[in-house]
Amino acid sequence: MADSSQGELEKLAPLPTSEKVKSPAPALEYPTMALLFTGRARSALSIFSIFALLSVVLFGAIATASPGGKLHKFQKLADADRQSYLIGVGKADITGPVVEIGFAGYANLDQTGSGLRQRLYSRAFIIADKNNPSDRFVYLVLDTQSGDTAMRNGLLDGLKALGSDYAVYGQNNIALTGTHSHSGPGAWFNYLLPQITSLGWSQQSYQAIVNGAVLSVQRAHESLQEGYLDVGTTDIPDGAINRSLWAYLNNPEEERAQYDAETDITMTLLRFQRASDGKNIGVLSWFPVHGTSLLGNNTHAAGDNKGVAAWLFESAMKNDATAADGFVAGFSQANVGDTTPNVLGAWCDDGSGQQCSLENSTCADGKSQSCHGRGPEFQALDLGAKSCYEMGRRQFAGAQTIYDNLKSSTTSVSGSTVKAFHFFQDMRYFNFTLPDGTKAQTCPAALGFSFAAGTSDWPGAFDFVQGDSGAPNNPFWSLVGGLLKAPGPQQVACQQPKPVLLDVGEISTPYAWTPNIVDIQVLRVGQLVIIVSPSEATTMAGRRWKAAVAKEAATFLDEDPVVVLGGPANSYSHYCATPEEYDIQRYEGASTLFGRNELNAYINLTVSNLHYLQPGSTGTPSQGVLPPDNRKNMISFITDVVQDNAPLGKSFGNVLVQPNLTYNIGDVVNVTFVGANPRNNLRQEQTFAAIEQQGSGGTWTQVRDDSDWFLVYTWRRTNFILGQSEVDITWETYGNAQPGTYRVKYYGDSKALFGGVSSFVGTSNSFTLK
Ligand SMILES: *[C@@H]1O[C@H](CO)[C@@H](O)[C@H](O)[C@H]1NC(C)=O
Ligand SMILES: *[C@@H]1O[C@H](CO)[C@@H](O)[C@H](O)[C@H]1NC(C)=O
Ligand SMILES: *[C@@H]1O[C@H](CO)[C@@H](O)[C@H](O)[C@H]1NC(C)=O
Ligand SMILES: *[C@@H]1O[C@H](CO)[C@@H](O)[C@H](O)[C@H]1NC(C)=O
Ligand SMILES: *[C@@H]1O[C@H](CO)[C@@H](O)[C@H](O)[C@H]1NC(C)=O
Ligand SMILES: *[C@@H]1O[C@H](CO)[C@@H](O)[C@H](O)[C@H]1NC(C)=O
Ligand SMILES: CC(=O)N[C@H]1CO[C@H](CO)[C@@H](O)[C@@H]1O
Repeated sequence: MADSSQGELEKLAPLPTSEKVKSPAPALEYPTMALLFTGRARSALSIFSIFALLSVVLFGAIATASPGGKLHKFQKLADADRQSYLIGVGKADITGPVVEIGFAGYANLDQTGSGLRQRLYSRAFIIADKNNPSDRFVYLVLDTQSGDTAMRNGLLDGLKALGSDYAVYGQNNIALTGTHSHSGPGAWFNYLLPQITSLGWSQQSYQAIVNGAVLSVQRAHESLQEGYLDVGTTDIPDGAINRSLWAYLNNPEEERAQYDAETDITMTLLRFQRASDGKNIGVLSWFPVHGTSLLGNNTHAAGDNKGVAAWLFESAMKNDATAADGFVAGFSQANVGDTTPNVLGAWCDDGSGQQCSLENSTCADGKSQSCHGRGPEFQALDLGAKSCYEMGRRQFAGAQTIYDNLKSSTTSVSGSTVKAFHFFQDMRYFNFTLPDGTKAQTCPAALGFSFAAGTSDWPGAFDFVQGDSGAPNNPFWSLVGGLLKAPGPQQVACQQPKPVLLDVGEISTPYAWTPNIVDIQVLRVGQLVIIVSPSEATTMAGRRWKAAVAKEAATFLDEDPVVVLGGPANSYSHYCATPEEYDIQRYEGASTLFGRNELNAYINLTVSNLHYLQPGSTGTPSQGVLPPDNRKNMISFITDVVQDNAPLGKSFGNVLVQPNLTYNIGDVVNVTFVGANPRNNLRQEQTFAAIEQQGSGGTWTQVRDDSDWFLVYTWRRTNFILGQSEVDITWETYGNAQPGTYRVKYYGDSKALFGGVSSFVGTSNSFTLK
C-alpha cells in the first residue's frame, strides 16, 4: 500500500488555530450520511449478525482543466469578432418542507429540519447555437445534495407540460446538477438507500424541487437572447483541503507532482453577456469543495457555502453597472469527492488535542466518532454557520476576481458549435478496453466497509463493528434491513479489493437501492467542454477524466479545449475514486459503487462518444435502457401535518416575545410568535420571515427576507396533541445590517383539523438599531 508516504505522515505538525489557513491539516474522511442498519448481513469473508449503524456519505463534484491546467491566453476582441450565441439565465425557489423532514447529505437520522436560514434555489443556464437553435443545452445548479433520477424525470415531465416551445429540451441536453449542500430537506431520491435516514419519500419535498427547477428553466428560456460567453480562471488556495489525503497519496508520485495542491484550487467561471447593451446577465462557475460547512447537527435549511457565494455575488451585482437586472450567479460543484471546507483539518474532540489519524481518521480509541473537521470559524460553536459564510465568501471573492478581470481581458468562447450527448449506461459487468489494451469490467453497485465509518465532515454515528451494536430506531430500516443479501462470488471478485458491506446493486426489493444504470453526459459550447458526472469524482479522478476528455477534444477543436467537470448530477451515484485510491478503501473508495474500474469506464464512455460534439455531427447515441422510475412505488413513514392550533386566548401570529426597544449593530434580535407548521405552505418565491424598515414618512418597506443568510426562521412544536407551535425570527445584525428603525414580520399558514389552510401575518413592535 502507501508505505512511501509514511514520511509525509510524520511531518504533519499540529496546526495553529489562527484564522488564516495556508497549509491546512491532512485530509480526513468525513461521513455524510449515517444510515442505521440492522439485520443480517453476510459476506463471503465474514458472517455477522448485527445491528450496525452505517454512515453513508453522499458527496458530489465538478472540476476544471485545460490540457495545461490553466487558461493562459487572454485577448480582447472587438464585438464583431466575437462569436455570439443565444443565452438565457433563470432562477427559482426550490425550498421544500424545512421542518420535520430529514436532511439529505449526512445521513444522520437526527438531522431533521427545524427551520430555514437561507432559501434554496435552482439556477438554470441555457446556451444555444444562434443559427441552429435546437442545438442547445440547459445546465442547472440546484442547492441540493445532488441531481437525481426522480427529480430529473419530474423536470422532463414538467417541461413537456409547458408545450411545444419546450420540446427542444430532453434527456440529451438537460444537465441537472446539485451544489452538494448537506443542509436541505431530503426524501426526494429515486433510490432506496438515501431514503432510509429520511424515513422514505416525501412527495412535497420532491415536488418543491421539481416545480422550482421547471420554473428556473422557463425563466431562462424566456430570457434567451443574443450574447457572448467568456471564460476565466483564478486560484482559491484556501477554498478547500483534501480530506482523504492517505488515499490521494497512493496515486503515482509523478502524477501528483504535476499539481500544486491535493485538491483542484482553480475556479473556472463562464460569463454570460447580452449583446443588446453589453450588460452581463449571469455567471456560472465550477470549484470543488464539499457542501459540508454546516455540520451534521445543523437543522436549518441552507445552500451551504455555495448558497452563500451565489447570494453574495447576486447581491453585489444589484449595485454593479455592468450587471443586468435579474443577474443569476451559479456556483456549480466540481470534482468534490475528497475535498472538504473544513480547512483547519480534522481533530479529535476527545480532549487529546490530537489530529485524527491520517490513515483511518480515527482517534485514540481507534474510532472515528470524535474526529471532526474544523472550518475557519469552528470556535464559534454555531453548528458551522460562520465557517459556512466564510467558505462561501472565499468562493464569492474568487468569482469576483475573475469577473473583474474579464472586464479588461477576456478569453472568448468561440466556435459556433453547441452540442450535447447523453445516454444511460448499465454498469453491471460492463466490459471495455483500457487505453493500454487491457480488458476491464465494472460491477453491480456495492458499498465497502469504510462507507459505514463516514468521514471527518461527519463521522458515522457508530463505528461499524461486527456484532450487536444496539437496536436501531428506524421503522424504514426495520422494513428493508432484512432484505440485504450476501454478494455472490462474481460480485465479490469484481469488487476486489473492496470488502462488500452492502451489496446494494443486487437488491431490487422493494425497489432499487442505488443506481446501476447511470447518466453519461458531456456538453460543449465552442472550446468549453463540460463533463457531467453522476458520481462525486475525487480530485485525481476528476483530473484524469478532464485530461482524457481534453486530449480527445483537442483532436477536433480549433482552440485549446477548456474542460470542466460538474456534478453530482442526473443520477446520484455516490463516489468515483481512482483505482489507486480504491485500493486504499477509505470512505470515497468504499463508496465507489461500480468497482475499481469505475473511473476508467466513465473515461471510456465519454471519450468514445466525444465525436458527437464535433461540428456537423448529427444524431445522438442510443439512449440505452432507462433506469427504473420509482416515483410511483415509494415507501414513506413521513406523516402529514394533522392540525395547528394557537394556545387559548392567542391567535396565530401573536407575538409571544417582543423585541427590545433598542439594539446595537452586532446584537441578535429574536422575536417569538405563535406559529403554525411551515409544511402547510412552502411559500415558494415568497418568505416566512421579513424585516421591515420605517422610512421618513412612517411607511414600512421590506428590507430582508428568507434569502438573507442572517435572517433565520426557527419552528418549534410546543404541544404535539394540540398542534401548537412557536416560531422564532432571529436577525443576526452583525452580518449586513444598517442603523434604522425596524420591525419583524412572520408570514405563516395554519391547518384546521377539519378544514383548509389559512394564511396569517404576525408583526412585532418596532425597534431601533444603532
Ligand atoms: C454539533 O456537532 C459538533 C461537532 O461534533 C459539536 O462540537 C457540537 O457540540 C454539536 N452541537 C450541538 C448543539 O449538539
Ligand atoms: C487503519 O485501519 C487498518 C484496518 O483496520 C489497520 O490495519 C491500521 O492499523 C489502522 N491504522 C491506524 C493508523 O490506525
Ligand atoms: C462481460 O464479459 C463477461 C466475461 O466474458 C461476461 O460474463 C459478461 O456477461 C459481459 N458483460 C456484459 C454486460 O455483456
Ligand atoms: C472503450 O472500450 C471499447 C470496448 O472495448 C473499445 O472498443 C474502445 O476503444 C474504448 N474506448 C476508448 C476511448 O478507450
Ligand atoms: C433585551 O432585553 C433583555 C431584558 O432587558 C436583556 O436581558 C437582553 O440582553 C436584551 N437583548 C439584547 C440583544 O440587547
Ligand atoms: C429566541 O427566543 C426563543 C424563545 O424565548 C428561544 O427559545 C431561542 O433560543 C432564542 N433564540 C436565539 C437564537 O436566541
Ligand atoms: C489544498 C490542499 O490540498 N490542502 C492540504 C491537503 O493536505 C496537506 C497535508 O496536510 C496540506 O499540506 C495541504 O495544504
